[in-house]
Amino acid sequence: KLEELGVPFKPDTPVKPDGVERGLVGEIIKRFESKGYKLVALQLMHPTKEQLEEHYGDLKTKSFFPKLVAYMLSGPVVGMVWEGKDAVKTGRKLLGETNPLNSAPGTIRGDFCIDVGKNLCHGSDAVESAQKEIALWFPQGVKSVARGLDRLIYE
Ligand code: 3AN
Repeated sequence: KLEELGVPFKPDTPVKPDGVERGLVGEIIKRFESKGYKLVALQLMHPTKEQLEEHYGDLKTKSFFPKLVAYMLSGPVVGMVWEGKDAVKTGRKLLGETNPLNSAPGTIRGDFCIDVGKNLCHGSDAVESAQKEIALWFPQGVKSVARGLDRLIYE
């Protein structure tokens, strides 16, 4: 459906509960905006256990899964959809590695967190997962916005 809109890739990038509680939402938005991406959906949400079990379905057998779900239920999260060229791959670079220990300074996780269990933000790892995650977190649908800035940033 997203391809039908004729837009570049869109990752879903929620700020996790620690990021909201620590007041880092603006900082995280700023990094995506400064890089050149366009915010096309933004929503403060209280995730349900069912949504998280679906979102993290591939991690169900991991020992840390119950802790991960409990952490994600510990407070509101801010869901975002960003639009722009190579948004999934570049978005993951802006986030840094899953473990902040391996995240370079200059990345969000490299600059602002220490623990793999509280790593501030999620970023879809592929276009297909972004599409599933957008459908899960934004069931009302996401509309593309005018692409006026693109011509200033890339071909
Ligand atoms: P990413 O969020 O970088 O895509 P995933 O999908 O492998 O990483 O892991 C999802 C989430 O599970 C991570 N964001 C992190 O919060 C948690 N997680 C991953 N590995 C561990 C671990 N070894 N111990 C605790 N939590 C973990």
